[in-house]
Amino acid sequence: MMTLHGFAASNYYNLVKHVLLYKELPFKENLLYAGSEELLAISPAGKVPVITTAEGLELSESSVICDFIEETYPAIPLYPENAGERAVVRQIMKMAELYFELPSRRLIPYAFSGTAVPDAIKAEVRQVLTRGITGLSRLCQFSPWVAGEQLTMADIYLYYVNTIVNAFGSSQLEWDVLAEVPGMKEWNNAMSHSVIAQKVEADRQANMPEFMQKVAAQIKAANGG
Ligand SMILES: N[C@@H](CCC(=O)N[C@@H](CS)C(=O)NCC(=O)O)C(=O)O
Repeated sequence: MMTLHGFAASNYYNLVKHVLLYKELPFKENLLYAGSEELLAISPAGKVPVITTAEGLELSESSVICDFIEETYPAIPLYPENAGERAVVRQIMKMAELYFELPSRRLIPYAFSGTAVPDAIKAEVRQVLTRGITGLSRLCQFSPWVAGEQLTMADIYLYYVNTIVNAFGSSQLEWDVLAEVPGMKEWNNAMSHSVIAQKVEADRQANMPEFMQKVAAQIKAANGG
């Protein structure tokens, strides 16, 4: 059986968890936070999530984990059969990570510490998000799923990327980023009502108080205790 290591407040953790639940695969969860010795021993970059495969291999990087799961457990597929269509799904995932997730993440330290985001950072983040809006508007179909008639890995990936865009990008910039991509808000809303997304969200909420305590301790330590 696979083990998923990490914590439920992490959207990267949650997207892998959603994939495992969608594919009806048995797995255990092992609660590990960033910085723990146990995580550093199994994650080369010290990042969450990590999976331990049934064979005992440890893997990190969420998109790599997603591909591994799909290749190892192809039943209930999350990628199209056609190579070109598969590439489009991966293109959407890559663009979501580079131009939606990563710029929004730059605003997390300001949100957590309650300090104002410098204008230069705001401008930079806005510029990258604008690229994401343009790219995703061209690629996403929302008919009804992101890449067409079949729900794919891109739906799960983009949905959890959008939790970060909403929580940090949109709130810190006072800009409804998702509303800029035609069809995205309606699709995102539909995704949030799925049974799996609701379970993942309930687990996230249950983990938030402990996670925020860890964040507070880190901020205190960084400010000299
Ligand atoms: N590229 C990585 C990013 C994972 C990531 O940033 N995880 C966060 C939690 S949401 C983390 O482990 N942060 C701890 C740190 O940066 O030290 C992936 O796709 O898995």
